[in-house]
Amino acid sequence: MKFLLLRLSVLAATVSCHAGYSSAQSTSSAIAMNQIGFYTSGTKTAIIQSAQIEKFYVTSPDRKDTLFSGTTGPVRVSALSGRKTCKADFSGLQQKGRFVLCTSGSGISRPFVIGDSIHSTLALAALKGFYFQRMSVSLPERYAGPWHRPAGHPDHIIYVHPSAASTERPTGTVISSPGGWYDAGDYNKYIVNSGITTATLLSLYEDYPGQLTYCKINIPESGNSLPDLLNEICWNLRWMLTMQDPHDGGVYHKCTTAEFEGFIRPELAVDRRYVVQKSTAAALNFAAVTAQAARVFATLPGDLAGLADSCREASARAWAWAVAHPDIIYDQTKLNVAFDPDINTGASPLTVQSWSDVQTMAYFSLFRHHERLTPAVAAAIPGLQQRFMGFADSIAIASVTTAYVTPMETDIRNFVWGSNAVCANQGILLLYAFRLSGDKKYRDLALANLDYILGRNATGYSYVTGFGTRTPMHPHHRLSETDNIKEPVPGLLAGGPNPGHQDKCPGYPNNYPDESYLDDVCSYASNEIAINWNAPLVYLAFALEFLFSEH
Ligand code: 9MR
Repeated sequence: MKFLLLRLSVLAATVSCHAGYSSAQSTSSAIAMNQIGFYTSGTKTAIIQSAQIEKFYVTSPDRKDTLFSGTTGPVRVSALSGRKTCKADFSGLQQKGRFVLCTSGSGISRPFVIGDSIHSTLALAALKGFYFQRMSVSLPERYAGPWHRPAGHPDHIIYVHPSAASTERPTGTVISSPGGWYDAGDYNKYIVNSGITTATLLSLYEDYPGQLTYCKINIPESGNSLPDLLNEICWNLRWMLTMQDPHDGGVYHKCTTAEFEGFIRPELAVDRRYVVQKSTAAALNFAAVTAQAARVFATLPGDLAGLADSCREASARAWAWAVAHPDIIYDQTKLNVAFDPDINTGASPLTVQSWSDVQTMAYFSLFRHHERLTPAVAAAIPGLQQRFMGFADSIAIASVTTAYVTPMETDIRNFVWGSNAVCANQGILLLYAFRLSGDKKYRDLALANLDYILGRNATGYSYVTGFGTRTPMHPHHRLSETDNIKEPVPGLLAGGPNPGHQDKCPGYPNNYPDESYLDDVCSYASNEIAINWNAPLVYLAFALEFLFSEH
């Protein structure tokens, strides 16, 4: 597989792979498509923002050779905005090369590529995005290129906040909690965001261990015995372990300043930092991630056996703490233990996984390890799978009639703060449906959501910094905003359209759910970046690369 030979050895590779396309003709903003390209054997869809059926042609960039022609499907009306679109499907073109799409009434697209390993550079850059978020260390130029920077936030002096005080660690006790990743555009660290992020990346390794072995992203650990994905995971996991109180096993919810720090360089941002309240959510989140990490690292050679042991022990202690303190969060399972009869109707509908609801990730884990389950738990799996496939099917059926023909558009509630992560997580969910059923329909729908993220959407943005022809240039990201470099740190996923407009920034185009995006640094509700949004992008891009390189 070509992909396995790829190395992200120079930073230039992260940002220049798709740059350099030029066209003498002006290009149309009415044609929305994945701005990176298409797999030779994959579905190929462009959406034309047009109120009428059009003819279309796929030609060489100089328009001398026509390789494919067709007529769009019928006009669709977006349930989200009322706008009209039609779909140009050129999946039948299975020739590698650079092309443009010419339409009878809506102009010409930018050049695009059909080929193999189309998303490999993107996948590697999205993973490298985590290196750029590393806290407490300097990022030397040889790894970070133009985005090199001194260390910030050493986090060796962290105060126990009154909300987290205990007998052994009273208010004001100083603890050390260095490392980990900056959560997002801000400079804090949150266990539940970190947890789903780390679990998603660990799941990628668990699902595709062989394929990831040789993927390198030019970080200080590259070249050791571990895949770089695991090297990056270790970086954060070691921080997570510091968030557990060794005296009782409880886990602090976050490591944070009292107020958000300003837009100042990380090494100059020196506000006092605290660990705050231990919570049941943090303890359970931590217990799940450290258990998963223990399982993964126990199978690996070298000095990771020690980390695996630490994780296993930390997991058991966090779990025990949560069992002893179950009432800090609402928990319906607990209600069923306390009262009879149990209520099992509609209490836990399946959802797309997110930082605030990780139940579906537990199902993924059970599906992945079904052969290791006790007979009692294994007996529940067929029913669980049936419900899960029903959920995936409902998404698949609703996708067909959407304006951009993506699963993302099937539910207006997907357009929340961090909507692009909903999109990527939904893609992951559909890939599990593919794994369970073998039906390629689900794989192709997952690809449609990656197409959405990379340009096949109502705004025409490819939402990953540095990847595409129209990308976020002003993310709400302190590291990018304070470094005096025009291009933002590459490989980072912007939050995406969010009609909530909680930032109250002037300049949102309108209130439509799928158009409420603003490429402005003030727009933290639509244009921030976050580790728990990048992780599902990393999973989706790598997994699709692996799946499409199998054929
Ligand atoms: O991703 C979070 C989103 O779902 C919430 O609506 C939002 C407001 O509470 O917070 C988001 O998470 C932010 C975190 O709390 C602080 N760091 C930045 C995160 C992304 O905006």
